[in-house]
Amino acid sequence: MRLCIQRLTPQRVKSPGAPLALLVGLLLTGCAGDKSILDPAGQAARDVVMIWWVMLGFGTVILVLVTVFWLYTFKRKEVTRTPAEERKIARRWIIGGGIVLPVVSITALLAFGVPTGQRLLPLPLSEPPEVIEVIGHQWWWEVRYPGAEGGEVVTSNQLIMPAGEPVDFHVTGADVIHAFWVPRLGGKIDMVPGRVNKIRLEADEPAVFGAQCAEFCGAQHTQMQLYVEAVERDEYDAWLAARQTGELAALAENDQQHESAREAFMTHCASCHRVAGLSSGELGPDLSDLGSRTSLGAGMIAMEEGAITHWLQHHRDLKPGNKMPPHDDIETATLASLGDWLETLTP
Ligand code: HEC
Ligand SMILES: [Cu+2]
Repeated sequence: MRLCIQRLTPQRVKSPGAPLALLVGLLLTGCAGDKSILDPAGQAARDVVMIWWVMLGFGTVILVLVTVFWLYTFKRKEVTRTPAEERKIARRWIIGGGIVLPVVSITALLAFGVPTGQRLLPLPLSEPPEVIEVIGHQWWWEVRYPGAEGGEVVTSNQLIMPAGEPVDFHVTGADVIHAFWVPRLGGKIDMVPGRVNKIRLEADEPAVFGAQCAEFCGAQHTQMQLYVEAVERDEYDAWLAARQTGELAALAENDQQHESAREAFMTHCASCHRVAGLSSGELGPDLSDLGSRTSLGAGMIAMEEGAITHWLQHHRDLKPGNKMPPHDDIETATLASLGDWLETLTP
């Protein structure tokens, strides 16, 4: 974007069309990307975007009509009417604009909207769909797979789902109201503490999608992003199998190298974080497969070598106000060893 603006220095703008082209270009950049509703990747999202286009078209027609009427009022000649004629015209406007127009437009919207809403409902299917539970916390995502063969699988800040089949998302909030929204897959749904809301979404094909908390939930609301990836069914099953508590615990047992890091973890971190086979804290994200994730802090920084240590040292500056205490009381070398060990947690 910065590039476009630089190119638009005054000497270079020759035709009056250039600013317009720039504006349209900038607007259209909003249409691409992994969080664009205009780039649907599932049937529910296609229905939603269809309604969006219809409403945009309808809104544009109304805007043009109103503008034409408005311009007309400047042009038309003064006419004198009797009070009876005035009343008749006023009545026409009230009936036409106040009753007929809304009835017609709302009926049209319902005709489009009801089937779309229906598609997002978790209605009974002959074969029960996969269920994934998503829990919103300030400011991270807990994701649970209750139906995994061999026992429930838990992860955080990433959501892996099977492609090409409907998936029911059961969502709730742990502290305040959040909202679950994967724009390319369909409508959003509130995550309300004490209540489980359900939405059915389907991804046509394997792909990576962005997701975002869509209900203001406090200071770091914008930094509450979720990595969503749809994969083939067998890849999904393998992904779940590798995250069984037993599997992960066996990996930890064979790891002599990081003994002291694990001890430091038990002292400083275990009360808030779960690492399968080691601890069961629930106040912070599950870290059992942290090394295999793409980002840290719910999309705050990319996962790369040394990123975990960086996060442990600077998380207060990176994500001000987040609910993890500062680790100033822990030696830098210990934090680094914790970072090195957590990086190896890749099932
Ligand atoms: C009081 C609870 C608490 C303690 C103690 C705690 N954390 Fe956290 N931790 C959190 C919370 C809450 C978050 C989520 C912050 C956010 O993204 O908003 C978090 C985030 C993290 C993350 C990023 C996880 C992700 O999914 O991106 C890592 C890594 C982490 N903590 C490691 C540690 C380590 C190592 C220790 C011990 C030195 C520790 N934490 C101690 C609560 C805690
Ligand atoms: Cu939010």
